[in-house]
Amino acid sequence: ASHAALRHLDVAIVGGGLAGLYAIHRLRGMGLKVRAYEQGSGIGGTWFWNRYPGARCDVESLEYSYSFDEQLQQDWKWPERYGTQPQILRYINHVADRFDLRRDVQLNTRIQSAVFDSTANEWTLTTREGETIKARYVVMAAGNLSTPRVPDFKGIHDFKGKWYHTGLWPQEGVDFSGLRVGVIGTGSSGVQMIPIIAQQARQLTVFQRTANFSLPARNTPMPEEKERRHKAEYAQRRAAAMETPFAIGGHPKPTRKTLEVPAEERARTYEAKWQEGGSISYLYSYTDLLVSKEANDTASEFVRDKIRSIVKDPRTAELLAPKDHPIGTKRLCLDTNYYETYNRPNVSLVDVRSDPIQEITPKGVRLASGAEYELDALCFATGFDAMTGALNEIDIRTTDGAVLRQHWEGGPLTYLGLMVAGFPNMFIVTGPGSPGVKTQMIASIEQHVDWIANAIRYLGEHRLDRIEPTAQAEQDWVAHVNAVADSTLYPLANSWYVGANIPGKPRVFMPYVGGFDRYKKHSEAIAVRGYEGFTLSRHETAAVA
Ligand code: NA7
Repeated sequence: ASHAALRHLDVAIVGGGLAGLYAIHRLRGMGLKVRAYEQGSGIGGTWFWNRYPGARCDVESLEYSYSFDEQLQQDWKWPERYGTQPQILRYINHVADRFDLRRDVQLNTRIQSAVFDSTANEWTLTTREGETIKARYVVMAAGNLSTPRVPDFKGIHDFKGKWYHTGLWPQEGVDFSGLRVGVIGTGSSGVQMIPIIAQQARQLTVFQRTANFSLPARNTPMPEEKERRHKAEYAQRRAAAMETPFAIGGHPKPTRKTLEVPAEERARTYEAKWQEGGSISYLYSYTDLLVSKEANDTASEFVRDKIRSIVKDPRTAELLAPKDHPIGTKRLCLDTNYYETYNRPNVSLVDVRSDPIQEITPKGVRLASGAEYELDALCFATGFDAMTGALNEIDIRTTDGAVLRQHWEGGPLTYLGLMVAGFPNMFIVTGPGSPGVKTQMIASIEQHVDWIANAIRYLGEHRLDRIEPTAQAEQDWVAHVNAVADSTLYPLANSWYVGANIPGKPRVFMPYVGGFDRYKKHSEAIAVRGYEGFTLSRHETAAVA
């Protein structure tokens, strides 16, 4: 490893995805010296890594984009209703060029440790490549679905074919023509990938542990009229989105409870939303779909019936119809021909709940019963060590003896999802305790980064240089996040929201599900009240200009 000169920054940013890039733009605009460190060989984070076939955003492209610059959102042309991975990556690269962000991004650099020296009031970051960086503040923009996870299957390294994970997909792509392909995992990634691979592969075998609800995306080329209307009122639409729980506009808020409505009318409503496509619209059918099991059953059963009507083989249909969680309590999938794909003669579904995967053999996959599936290629759509994975991979500690991995041993603790008690001057973007993953992510990213930028400005204006949450504020926020989750149906699902996909991970509800609108008002009111719950101080030995 080569040793570059020691670098001194105002703010070190970990990650060069949508969050890291906006943080550069925003903080640099305040005259701060910033630099982002990105492990990938290109910018884009999630959209750089997840190049699997069919990768696409499940939020409409006119919504899933930055709002900070009016001219940018007017100029950019989204070709489809939902952005594909290549389209979104192209957009991110455009933004980086347009705002000259690249000069402050260092690629191929992985942050290995971050240590806060409480005497010097300074963070020291070290990279895998051997560089040392000193910074007053750190912004962790390392992503929340950015630590891909391949289950620890016995024999995987003896597999003679090639294997891939959706989140580490080869840049050059993969050609499955003529191959016998296996896909393990049926979350959003699997559901998007399966219909495309089915068209290429000779034979596709899907190994399903838990069936997931998927709704049709109804993707289309961008209708010109829709784009024109949206752009004519972009700013108002963005502002309106801020007033909604998912930070997504364009859907009238529901007004009625599910069971107040006659069954036939409900069926018509669900049908209309199924035809319209998209997940928000469906979940917005009634006010109580995510809080009342009885209400949710009606929406879940509607989709199960759709699956039964689409999939011709009744046994496969029943396996695909989710029964262990209420609809919407796991991330809803959006698809194009997912269920239809199981009607193809070259596609088969294997239930690995009743007969789990025992091992990977040189030839393929062997189940507990002994059944063996011979494969030429194996795709893991098995997800991520979500929410905490990226930060737990970095050795984060302070000279006062705080160690983040220990602090988070029983589950992540944050105040507002933004800061951690005992770790001064370290901000997190869309981490645990943030509404991020339950919202249009870029809206949360912009809101968090703006909040962080304002906090840093406030400190400077008051000749202060240290901010950290009190232990009490952190404890209260975590209790609030849990109380809000417990008032909903979300905890009923074994999802990555509770870390259920990672064996041994403490079962703690991580995202804030009280709604983006509520979170935004609350976090901004705290700032207005002089950063309630935070301790702000001026550090004695540090010179403040
Ligand atoms: P997800 O949603 O975490 O899905 C992972 C899938 O892999 C899920 O079906 C899992 O089944 C399955 N899985 C994981 N481990 C195993 C083992 N050991 N055996 C069989 N099946 C397994 O990840 P995605 O990448 O699809 O999506 C992540 C997010 O990215 C998504 O929510 C969007 O926000 C974008 P399980 O349900 O755990 O039984």
